[in-house]
Amino acid sequence: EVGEAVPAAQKSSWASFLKSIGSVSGDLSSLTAPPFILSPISLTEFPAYWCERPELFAAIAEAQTDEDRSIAVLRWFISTLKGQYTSRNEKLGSEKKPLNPVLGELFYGYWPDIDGRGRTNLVVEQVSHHPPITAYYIDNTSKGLALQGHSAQKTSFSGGSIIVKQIGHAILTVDIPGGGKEEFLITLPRLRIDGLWYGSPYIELTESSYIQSSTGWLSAIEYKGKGYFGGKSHQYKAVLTPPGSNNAHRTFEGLWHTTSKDLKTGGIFHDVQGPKEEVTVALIDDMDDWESRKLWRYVAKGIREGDFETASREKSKIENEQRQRRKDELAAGITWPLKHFEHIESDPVYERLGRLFRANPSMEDAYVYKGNGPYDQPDAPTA
Ligand code: CLR
Repeated sequence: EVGEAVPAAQKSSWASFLKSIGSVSGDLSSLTAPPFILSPISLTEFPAYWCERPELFAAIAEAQTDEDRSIAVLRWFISTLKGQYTSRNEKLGSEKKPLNPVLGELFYGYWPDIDGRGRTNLVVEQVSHHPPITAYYIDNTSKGLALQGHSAQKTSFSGGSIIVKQIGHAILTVDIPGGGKEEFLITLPRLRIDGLWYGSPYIELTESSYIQSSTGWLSAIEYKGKGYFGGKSHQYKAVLTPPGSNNAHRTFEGLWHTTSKDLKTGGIFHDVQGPKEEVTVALIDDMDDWESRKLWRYVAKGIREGDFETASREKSKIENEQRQRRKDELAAGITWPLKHFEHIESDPVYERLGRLFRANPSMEDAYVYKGNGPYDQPDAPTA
């Protein structure tokens, strides 16, 4: 029967939601979903998943060789996957439909400097509403690390699952000992959202993603889930190849949501079973009106407390205000200015590094950080 995990009163609405997914392809963000599946968290908060183990991010700066730096980047990347793709199941019971950010929505946060790891700052801006695109910038200046990226999704429906192709990429820039910079192009895995029929969606990663270093080292990461013939969820295998070679130099294998092994040494490669560290944000009263948690506070409260009437009334207020803004802009012949990012049609780093591992790298756009976040001000806290 449909919707084992769906409250009785919402079963028919869940069934029609599933039907509508089948017919709407591309962008699911504006589909109306039944209340039980709504999350009170906006997609602008998601880039924080990149840094919930700030010590692993900082450790990239300690590597002394190109090879070790690529390994440190891979370890940090694999260690973010549990947060990125399974944390809503742990926190909210299942994967849920996040709040669809408005154009110009902001999310600021940081991880404090503890034990010499340096302070890590996060700046996020919703740079497009339709289609939804989120740009982010994360840096740890004391370690010479900066991650710039953007995230969008193209969804389709296949065999009862939602398939999510991630659009966008991230570039990690590392100041290397002795001068100079190393760059890493990070591409993103494909998602399959299963468990829809029962009303308890969860994510499985599929296909491959890559981390290409400007030094030539490449990590190719392959994802596999539970198969029809058994096998475990959330498996991955990463193969590291040296510059100019296709021969596996190092191989790492295991479950990205728990632990994996370094097949050369037999030792543990990554372990995310211990606690992670959520991003620190300002108090809501001290936030700018465009900051996500302030903007959505009454909607989020309604969802959390099961008061969906309030939630949908407050959501409509925000959406109507946005519609009016767009009309006014159109009439005045202006467009909404981005605050922290500049859009470029083609990312030269993406194309240069893409050429190292792809025969025909496509062109990709990017959002370049302007360096004007709240933490870049002269009086910003440094600890
Ligand atoms: C956003 C970028 C993050 C990783 C990530 C994790 C979960 C994804 C999310 C991204 C995009 C939006 C997403 C979500 C899971 C479900 C949700 C695909 C890729 C869709 C829009 C909601 C589907 C609705 C059902 C769950 C009911 O780094």
